[in-house]
Amino acid sequence: MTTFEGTYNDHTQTLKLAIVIGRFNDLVTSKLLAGCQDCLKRHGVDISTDGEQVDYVWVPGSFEIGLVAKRLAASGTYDAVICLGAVIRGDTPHFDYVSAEVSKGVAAAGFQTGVPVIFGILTTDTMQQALERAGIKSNLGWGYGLSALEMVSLLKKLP
Ligand code: INI
Repeated sequence: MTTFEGTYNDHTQTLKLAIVIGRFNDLVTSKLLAGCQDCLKRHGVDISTDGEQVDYVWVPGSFEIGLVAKRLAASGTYDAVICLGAVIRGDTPHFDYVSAEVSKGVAAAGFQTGVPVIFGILTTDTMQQALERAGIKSNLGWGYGLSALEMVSLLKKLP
């Protein structure tokens, strides 16, 4: 039997990534992006906005992320698509609609294209909780970058 595992340093200087970022709650999403970029840079990816390796796509909010992620993944241009958003619970059911759609949309983009689409969407009760996960205590953006590198590597190895 074989064990398959991705690594974090597999062709990182040639892979091509797209990062989709929700502008809604950009106090949080810009920090997730910074964490993600830090991870990618430390693993050899050129993260510059005018470079060849990473394209950045800003969308109005998390609800729009699935549509854009699907389009990018289906383009055949990218090895992985990383989705970053922050859905914060308010006093209305809006949170439930947005969080349900973005999770379905991101999952569908990956399933329908075979391209790894990373679910970097924070869903929290408060802004404080979101900020804690976007840099105050730890930055989950770092882990989302790492997951993208691991999945690109793993999919190259799978039969
Ligand atoms: N978008 C978010 O990314 N996070 C939220 O918390 C949020 N809330 O709570 O409303 C949110 N709404 C906007 C939504 O994603 C769409 O951009 C908007 O409805 C237009 O389609």
